[in-house]
Amino acid sequence: NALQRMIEYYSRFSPTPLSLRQFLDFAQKSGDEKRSFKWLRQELPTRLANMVKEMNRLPDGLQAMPSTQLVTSWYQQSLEEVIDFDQDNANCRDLVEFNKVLEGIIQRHRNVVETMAHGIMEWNELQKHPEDGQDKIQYFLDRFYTSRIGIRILINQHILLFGDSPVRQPDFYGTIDPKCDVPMVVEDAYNGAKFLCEQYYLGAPALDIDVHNQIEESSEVNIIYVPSHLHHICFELFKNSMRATMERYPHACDVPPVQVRVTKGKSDLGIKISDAGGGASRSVTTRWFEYLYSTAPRPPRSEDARITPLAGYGYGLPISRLYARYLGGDLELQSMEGHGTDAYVYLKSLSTAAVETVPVFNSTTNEQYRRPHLTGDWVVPANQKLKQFRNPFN
Ligand code: W6P
Repeated sequence: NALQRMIEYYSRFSPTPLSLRQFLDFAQKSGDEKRSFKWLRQELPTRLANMVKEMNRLPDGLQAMPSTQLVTSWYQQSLEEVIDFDQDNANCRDLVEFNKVLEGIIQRHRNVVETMAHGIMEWNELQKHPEDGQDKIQYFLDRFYTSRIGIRILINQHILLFGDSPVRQPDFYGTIDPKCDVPMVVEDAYNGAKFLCEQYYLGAPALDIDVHNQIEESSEVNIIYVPSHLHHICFELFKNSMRATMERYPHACDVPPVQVRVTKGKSDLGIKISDAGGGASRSVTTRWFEYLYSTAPRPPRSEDARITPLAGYGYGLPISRLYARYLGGDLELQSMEGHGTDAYVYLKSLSTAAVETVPVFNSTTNEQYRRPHLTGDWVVPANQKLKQFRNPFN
């Protein structure tokens, strides 16, 4: 039908990744609403159609889950609404209408992460060997959620620049702060996590922060960035650090602080967040970024069964890493069992280097989903084989 033809048509284009510099230049200088409209009228269908094609590669059983169907229908409807506009003949009323449609898309897709997670968990419970398809699910979710981050930035830039939204930050250009004060965002995120921590544990580790600027004569560290993304990442890391620290020192009157170091170098900006919360074993830490590990039913151990306000919904770490990677950065975790955990956030110092990382659906993608599940070729001791997926002794 017509929609299928449009999906085929737009999925043959590759998304065009932008750098933060380009986003900012557009917003500060050349930015006119008509140009932004024309760009989005092509780029949004391209990104949406690429994702729909990729969702069609998921296992049939997963595609048939009600939650997955619902998510797919949101993508299809949003695609239809955008291509309904005539790219070349838009008058003022069309532009106003376009803003409304974009706001509607943001609303429609606001629960995508939870809904998709729900569908995958349900499907997983029906699988005899859920670990077999695990690498493909990880691959899909990383790309799917990354695509969503990019689409939301595109839409929000347009709405915030040209819409009549009352929630506009005075010094921002859309979602971008040209002078994002990194230590300040870090402290904001710390305070947010501290508030939750104190409600539950009646205390929280102190913040011990150290800021170094290697390239400018300044005690401050500013970069061009999307503060909401940085806040999201740091808030997640602080929640984890605080929880580990308070669980390890439940009765101490002076719990070890969370130590943070912010450094700005020529090409990278680094944020290290260190806790002395006891860390975890390698068999656990190697799985911290797995969606299916985080959402797998917790073993019935009393301390894990208890829901704490710091626990989140389990996708916090993998999604935080996607936020970092989306603009050329990264998130790494290093832990020492018996001591604590260090989280390293890397961002690009230069806005020209902070380029969107967005997935494209092509023949390589197709191969990733067709690749058979291979068993390992390292011998596993017999008594561990059965317990490989979740080792109850960890
Ligand atoms: C922990 C576990 C964790 C995950 C992410 C960041 C910090 C920490 N600390 O114990």
